[in-house]
Amino acid sequence: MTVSRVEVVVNGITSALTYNSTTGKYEGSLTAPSQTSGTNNPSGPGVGSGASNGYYPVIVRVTDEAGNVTEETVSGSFANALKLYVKEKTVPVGAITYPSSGANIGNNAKPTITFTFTDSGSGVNPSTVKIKVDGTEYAPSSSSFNAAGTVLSCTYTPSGNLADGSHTIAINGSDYDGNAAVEVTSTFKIDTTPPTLNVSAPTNDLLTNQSSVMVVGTTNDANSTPVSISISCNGTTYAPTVGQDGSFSQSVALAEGSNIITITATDASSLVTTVTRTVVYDGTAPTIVSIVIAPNPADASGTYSITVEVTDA
Ligand SMILES: [Ca+2]
Ligand SMILES: [Ca+2]
Ligand SMILES: [Ca+2]
Repeated sequence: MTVSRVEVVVNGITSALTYNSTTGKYEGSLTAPSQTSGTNNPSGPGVGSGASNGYYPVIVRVTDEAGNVTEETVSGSFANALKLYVKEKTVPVGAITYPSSGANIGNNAKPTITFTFTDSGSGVNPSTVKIKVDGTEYAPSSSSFNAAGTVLSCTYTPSGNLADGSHTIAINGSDYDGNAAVEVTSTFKIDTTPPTLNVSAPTNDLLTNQSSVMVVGTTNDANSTPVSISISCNGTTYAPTVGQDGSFSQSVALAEGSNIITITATDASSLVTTVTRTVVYDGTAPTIVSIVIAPNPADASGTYSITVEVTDA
């Protein structure tokens, strides 16, 4: 008797093989399933254990002209030959959710960096996920999948303080089918240092007869310029312009008596440095209350006294 047909069944699709008279064998050129055979996604089509070892079970069915059928499945003696492994080619997509690129995160030297990798095919392989901080590679501090297994959310917190200034992070990862994500980077700034503030005038406890005083100084900040200056005195607040070189000057009105001038420098991280100056304003001239010459008239060549009584506010 002779063989009538040779068929294979893969992923529910039956295909007939054709006889090659040269080799004497049956052959077929088939299109692989569009989805990975990996089993990281429990609802995917693959079977078998291990996210990277899933396969499509292939059935080979041979029918002779009399209608006798021989069938082989993965449960039989051709088990290994009947496992079709399919790998998808779509790269996972990484995203850094914190800090955003260009951010000044201010007074936080150990920021918790958060990022995700998304892959709806074979799924992100957590053991491949790495983060580089200024070029040094680390594993995430934590990672967890969403319910669908398509998004891996990761965190990384540095074990020690990061220095003030600019830092660059880069994230990398692959899916279970070996597709590597395009590296994603983010550069951010840390600033834990308040701005400098030097007030050159007025000196503390200055005594003046002028109704205003010039407040003069310089401010600077290594990582979070520009610095803004706020000056308050007797309920009035001034916001002088700060020059490129950090210099500022402001005329401040004084009230008679003691005045407390508060100068506050604030950097872009909202860190502040404050200097206070006390200035005493005396704008009132002395008052002559009485003048007495005694005796008056005085004796020639004699002695007389003159007494002046004054007050001063
Ligand atoms: Ca993929
Ligand atoms: Ca600063
Ligand atoms: Ca006076």
